[in-house]
Amino acid sequence: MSDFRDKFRPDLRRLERRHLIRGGLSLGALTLLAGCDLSSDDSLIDRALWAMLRFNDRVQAALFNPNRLAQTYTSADITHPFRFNAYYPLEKVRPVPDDWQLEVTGLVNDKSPWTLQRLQTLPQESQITRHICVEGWSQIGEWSGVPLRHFLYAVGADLRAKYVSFDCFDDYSSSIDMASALHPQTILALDFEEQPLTPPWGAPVRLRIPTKLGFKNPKNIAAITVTNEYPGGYWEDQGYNWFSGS
Ligand SMILES: Nc1nc2c(c(=O)[nH]1)N[C@H]1C(S)=C(S)[C@@H](COP(=O)(O)O)O[C@H]1N2
Ligand SMILES: [Mo]
Repeated sequence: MSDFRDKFRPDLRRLERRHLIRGGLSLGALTLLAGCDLSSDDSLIDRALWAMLRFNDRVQAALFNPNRLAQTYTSADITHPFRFNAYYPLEKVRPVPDDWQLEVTGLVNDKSPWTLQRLQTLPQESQITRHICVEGWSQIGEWSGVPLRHFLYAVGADLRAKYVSFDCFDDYSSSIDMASALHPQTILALDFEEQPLTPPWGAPVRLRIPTKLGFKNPKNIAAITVTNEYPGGYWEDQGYNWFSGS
């Protein structure tokens, strides 16, 4: 458990020179890596650091085993009460907009929006898995919904595209690699413990991806985009490791 956390702890959350030096990387080493003189230019150092983080993401993506399943649990293991977490407190949770529909954009054949009813016509799956937050806590929950791969097939997504990204109506966002998007346990969850999701826990639809850390499980999804352009995300853009998975 703590190994998992340490592995993905975002120690480059703020890409500043002092972090770098504390982390044991000299400016000289960076200069070599970047092939230019960085010592006088903070924005170059910043760019070199981001390039290293993106390199790290590619290595992790290459190590990803699409057939390895996250551990599953039984109903008796489900955590009660189930904790709420977001970048804002519970009182600030936004209700689902009256005209909510799930938008689909990018490299897909069919961009027509989806209602909940339409999502319910696709194949459904349930899972009892552990959700692990980078802050150092975890809890076991039961989610059901549409495996994301079935949704991607239904919209005619280009499955060779690199990324699937998620925009949420609480102004959160996140994105994942295509291999993880096609993983059998990656689902667009509609229900929690067999009841429709409530707004704090992601209504009307959230991503449930047990092979990645909690922040890669966007709630309150408004739009899904298939793209080859690196989309980043709310925490990813602040230096959290983008891949953050196993
Ligand atoms: N829309 C949205 N999704 C989000 C977040 C958020 O702030 N907004 N926080 C993420 C983080 S850091 C965690 S740990 C989980 C928490 O999910 P939970 O409230 O179901 O425990 O949601 C993730 N998805
Ligand atoms: Mo989290």
